[in-house]
Amino acid sequence: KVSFKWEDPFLFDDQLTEEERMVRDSARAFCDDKLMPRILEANRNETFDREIMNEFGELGLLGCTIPEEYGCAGMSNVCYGLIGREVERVDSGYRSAMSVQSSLVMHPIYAYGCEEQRKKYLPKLATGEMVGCFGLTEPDHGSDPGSMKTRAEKVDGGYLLTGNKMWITNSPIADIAVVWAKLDGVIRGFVVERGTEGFSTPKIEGKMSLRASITGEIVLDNAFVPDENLLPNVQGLAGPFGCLNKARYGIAWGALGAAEYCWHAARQYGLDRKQFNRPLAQNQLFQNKLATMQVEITLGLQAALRVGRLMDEDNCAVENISIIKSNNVNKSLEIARMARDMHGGNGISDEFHVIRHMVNLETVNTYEGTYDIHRLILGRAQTGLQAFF
Ligand code: TGC
Ligand code: FAD
Repeated sequence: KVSFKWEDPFLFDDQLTEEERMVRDSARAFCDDKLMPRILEANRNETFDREIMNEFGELGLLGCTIPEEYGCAGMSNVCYGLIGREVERVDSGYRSAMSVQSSLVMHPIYAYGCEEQRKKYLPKLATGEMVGCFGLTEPDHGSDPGSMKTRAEKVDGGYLLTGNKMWITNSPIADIAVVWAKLDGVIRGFVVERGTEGFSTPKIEGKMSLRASITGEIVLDNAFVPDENLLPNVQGLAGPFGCLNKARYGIAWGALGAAEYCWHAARQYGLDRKQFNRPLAQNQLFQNKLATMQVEITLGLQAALRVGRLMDEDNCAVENISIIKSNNVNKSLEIARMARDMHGGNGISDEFHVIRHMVNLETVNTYEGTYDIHRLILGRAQTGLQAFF
């Protein structure tokens, strides 16, 4: 009889290459040694340690799919996903910091920038010497970024940018911002450098979710951006969405890392704690929850791996990313809520970590396209009918 591996039922590990396993293992060791010891206080005090970006950089985790000639690791999309899973096993906010830098800042500079822009920014972003942020969402335009109000006006030698961006990960500590603005009615991408007059990034305080990630606004008040900072090779919503494809894919892996933490913690808690003279884990209701966690994580990982392989073969329809982003995050949120419940009163203490994952995943379900928006993308793809407006 073939034995069942409860923690890896479909032998996911065997489907990875040796290199992928090595990348995964070194990311896991880093996360255990360097990130896990920081998270409790960071979450309590709503702080993000800037040094983490340099540590990510040292390990080659920033922009890891970008070619080596720009100081990056040139890894596969599957490796990127595996790294996201390990980082988010500790905290969704740390994965946010890494994925914004990689997919939303380095990717557009690499994919839409000219050679000078690539050479100027990518090596410093790869080491973490520079931090970037991505400004798409506005106070009045979240799910519908196509209606953005931020404007660019052509002037001698450059552009004047005016508008407000809201809920921007890393903006208060960013050295550069990739900002999306309309130039003559067409969405264009601009690299705005810290120190630009009329550019400021106030911090958003009081988040009850993703507290270990720093979030802010971007305020642009006639901020002058020189000609050479326009991203030349993209126009329209396809620009920001091209970046979001990458980031949403990474999130679909990351959320499962948070879910796995919650699953393993709930299982161990159920084995250790006794009520009515027997372990909690001996109760049918408890075991049903553990089975649900195991099933959803196992299926979610297979789906993420399949989409990663398709991306690596350059054969992935963007709708596939909506399938895994919406489903994996939603299932992970359900799993975190179950794990919180299974820990009883201890489940609300930050020392058990499950409630932190639970509230973090509320954000993850919302950003990069809400659950409902991804379902509408999938509804449109199979009916041909637009339900957004
Ligand atoms: P739609 O008509 O669908 O498309 C407009 C143009 O864009 C192209 N396009 C895509 N291109 C590449 N990849 C994709 N996934 C694309 N989806 C669409 C499309 O071909 C078209 O091109 P063209 O040349 O014909 O003009 O546009 P719409 O306005 O109807 O879109 C509707 C909708 C709802 C799907 C879209 O607006 C959407 O996805 N909304 C969600 C917004 C969102 O995800 N925001 C994320 C902000 S960034 C963030 O949250 C970072 S969190 C970071 C962290 O901390 O981890
Ligand atoms: P809304 O669009 O107002 O949506 C509210 C509700 O209405 C949702 O349930 C939504 O699903 C629903 N809804 C909206 N339209 C429809 C429709 N047509 N049909 C049915 N239901 C609909 N953005 C960036 O640009 N850069 C970042 O770095 C970034 N980081 C973030 C970090 C955090 C912590 C958070 C919370 C957000 C971040 N965002 C960022 C913004 C994020 O992408 C948006 O919050 C998200 O896209 C949703 O937009 P919204 O908040 O305006 O909600």
